[in-house]
Order: sequence, then C-alpha cells, then structure tokens
Amino acid sequence: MKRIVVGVAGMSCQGCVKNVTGVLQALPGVSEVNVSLEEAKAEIAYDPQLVKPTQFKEAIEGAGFDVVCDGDCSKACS
Ligand SMILES: [Cu+2]
Repeated sequence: MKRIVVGVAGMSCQGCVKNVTGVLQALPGVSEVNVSLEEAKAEIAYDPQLVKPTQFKEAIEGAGFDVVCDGDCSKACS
C-alpha cells in the first residue's frame, strides 16, 4: 500500500470535499481517502498494482477541480 498527497484546488465547502472523496474512493485499489478543505489536499492510500496516480488526477479533474502540482504530487501529474 502506498500513500500520496495531492493538492486540490477549487474546493470551497464540505460538498466539494465529498465529491472529491467519492470519485477517489470509486477507483479500484484505493483503500483510504482523506480530503482536507483547509489544506486543499487529498491524501490517498492505494495499491499501486491496481491504480496509477495519474488516475487520481483524472478523477479529480473529472469532478471539476484542479490538481495542484507540487513536489509530492509529481507522480500524479506526470
Ligand atoms: Cu463545495
């Protein structure tokens, strides 16, 4: 199991947090999702054999938010 923290821009309320959490949890191999509105981040625990970090980016963007690239999320953004 691996963990990644992805910056998420555009969340403004707990409804956004729920949306982001939901689309991430719907991905195969994702076991835990913690989305923080205050920190604008999503922490994801996942099985790298079942899901790739680029899918997190696609899912978040598909829900209407932006992924913010910083050092730790580079794997999701490459
Ligand atoms: Cu919202």
